[in-house]
Amino acid sequence: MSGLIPWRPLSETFGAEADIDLSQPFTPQMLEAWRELFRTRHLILVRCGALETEAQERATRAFGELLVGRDAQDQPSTLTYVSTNEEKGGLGTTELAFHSDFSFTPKPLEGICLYGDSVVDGASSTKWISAIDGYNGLSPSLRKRIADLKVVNVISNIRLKRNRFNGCEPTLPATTHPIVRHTPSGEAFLYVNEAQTDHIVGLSAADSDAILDELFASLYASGRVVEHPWRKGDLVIWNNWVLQHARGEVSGVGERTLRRFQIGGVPLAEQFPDFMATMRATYGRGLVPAGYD
Ligand SMILES: O=C(O)CCC(=O)C(=O)O
Ligand SMILES: [Fe+2]
Repeated sequence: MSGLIPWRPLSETFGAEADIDLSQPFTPQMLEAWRELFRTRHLILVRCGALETEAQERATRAFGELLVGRDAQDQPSTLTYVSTNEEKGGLGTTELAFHSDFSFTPKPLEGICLYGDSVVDGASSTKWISAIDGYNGLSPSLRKRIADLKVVNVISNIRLKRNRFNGCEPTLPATTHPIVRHTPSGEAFLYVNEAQTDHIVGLSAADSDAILDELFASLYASGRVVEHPWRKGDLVIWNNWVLQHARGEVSGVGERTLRRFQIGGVPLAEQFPDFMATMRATYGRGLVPAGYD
């Protein structure tokens, strides 16, 4: 598609590969076009080649305040890394099931930006689905059934599969969210995901699981997934409410280090101070912010 920022769709409903030079500050018109593309497509991929960290930060900040996380040395920083090399960053090599960062807190991240800093071209990927598509794929009767229901989302203690409340310490963070949420422009989307959703409030375990199975089937239907194989210099930025992300195992893919900025949200240490204090006293530096997303 043409316009100020030429782009092509990554799927019918979401994702745009955009042709834009992010190394330069935005003109006011470009900033508006960049924001509009993000608002309508929810995910933007730019094949940047070499890009300064400051330029990635600027491109991300266009969509809101950046969250101050913890770097690999446990220092506060807006810049963090996802890396197979634990001296550089977090998340190791395990598969990550579909999730939305901080969905188990009252203030999930609004967006995430990753940049291929040190990757073997084509050796690993990240996957996304749209929770708007997931909602639109439901039958009218199921939409009606879930309209006023809520779920409890729990921390992703185990990263590659469903986390259950009964497998967690009672002190671990968990938060109740409506199943159906809406974007600022009024589109309904599902706020349940396969890694972090435990149960629907007020239903028997069997009824809850039966509905969640149907929601997951719609969310993760084959054909709805956008997968991006990383190349060095790729930048991807996405809406963490409307899209969920996942990855396969990344052992044996060589070094995989992605530079990361986070939009919005509130640090876990502020949302769950007791939990963080206990975890820090037990495990020491850095373990919680890096691992628990
Ligand atoms: O490593 C990836 O592909 C995704 C990592 C992730 O879950 C994140 O950055 O929030
Ligand atoms: Fe994540």
